[in-house]
Amino acid sequence: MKELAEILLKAESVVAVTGAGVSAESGVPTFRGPDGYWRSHRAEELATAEAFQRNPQLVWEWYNERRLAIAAKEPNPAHRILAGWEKRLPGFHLITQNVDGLHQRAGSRNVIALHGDIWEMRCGTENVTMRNEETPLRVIPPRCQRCGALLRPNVVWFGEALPQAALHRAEKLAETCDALLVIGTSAIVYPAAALPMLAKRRGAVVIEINPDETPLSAQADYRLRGKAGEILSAIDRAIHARSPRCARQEPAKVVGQRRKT
Ligand code: BJW
Repeated sequence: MKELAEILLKAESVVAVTGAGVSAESGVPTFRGPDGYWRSHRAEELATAEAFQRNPQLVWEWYNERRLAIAAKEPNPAHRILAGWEKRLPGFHLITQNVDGLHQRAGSRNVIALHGDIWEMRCGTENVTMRNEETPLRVIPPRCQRCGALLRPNVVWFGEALPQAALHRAEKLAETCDALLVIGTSAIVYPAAALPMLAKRRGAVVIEINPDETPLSAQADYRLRGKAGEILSAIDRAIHARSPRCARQEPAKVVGQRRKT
């Protein structure tokens, strides 16, 4: 932990990429874990544009249930520590695949959301996105108040492009960071799964935090086996012990040969 604290404090830019495992300790199910969504639901029936076209009622019922469940959950220590690092480490950036909004509720302000936001809806006809936090939804499927068209959750389904600006920013950050933490993701869904390898190819230290092995594990420089809340708390304690007042040192003058682009 001391060694990791040192790496994070010396880095000019630290990036954290999070997945469903970060919200698991809040009680939000993951996708592929023992109680994960894809154990009881078929992804093709719920998380594709074709599924939505076929049966918007079914898809919206699933999202309505998830919204209800998430609304009753609270951010956990992992969310809160990452929100704290945004304030303490000037070069810290958070990229998430999660759509639950718990990072934002914990206080993270600059979240790069790769897979959208379950609290937003989109009108396909007008291409307008709107915030909607109604739980439970009064009408399923919801319709656009302006044009009457079906609204869809503003999330990224399989086979759909990720929001271009968010993906571009995430890739740039991965390519230019000094350390990249990969927390609570099975690291199998692309293009998010490619970010750690982008970082590694450019010389960054890659740190995986996950109770289980993933396809990334063999490539990671540090593999910390355990729950995100516990491991991040330990790293956070080491950071505070190392640099109690500011938790930030002057960046090292030269970090390898790699430089920002
Ligand atoms: C803990 C813990 C604790 C538990 N602490 N940890 C290249 C190669 C192969 C395939 C592809 C490829 N490029 C694209 C594809 C296809 C596809 C893909 O990747 N498929 C793979 C499954 C093979 N990708 C896509 O389709 C993407 N689109 C795309 O690439 O478009 C290209 C395009 C370009 C231009 C035009 C058109 C198209 C889109 C992917 C969208 C993913 N969507 C979902 C649903 C989001 C909405 C919603 O939530 O409803 O995103 S699927 C689901 O998976 C969700 C997640 O964000 C994502 C990742 O899951 P995550 O977060 O990793 O969760 P789990 O459950 O998998 O893992 C949890 C982990 O936590 C586990 O490891 C546990 O051990 C751990 N854990 N407790 C720490 N306490």
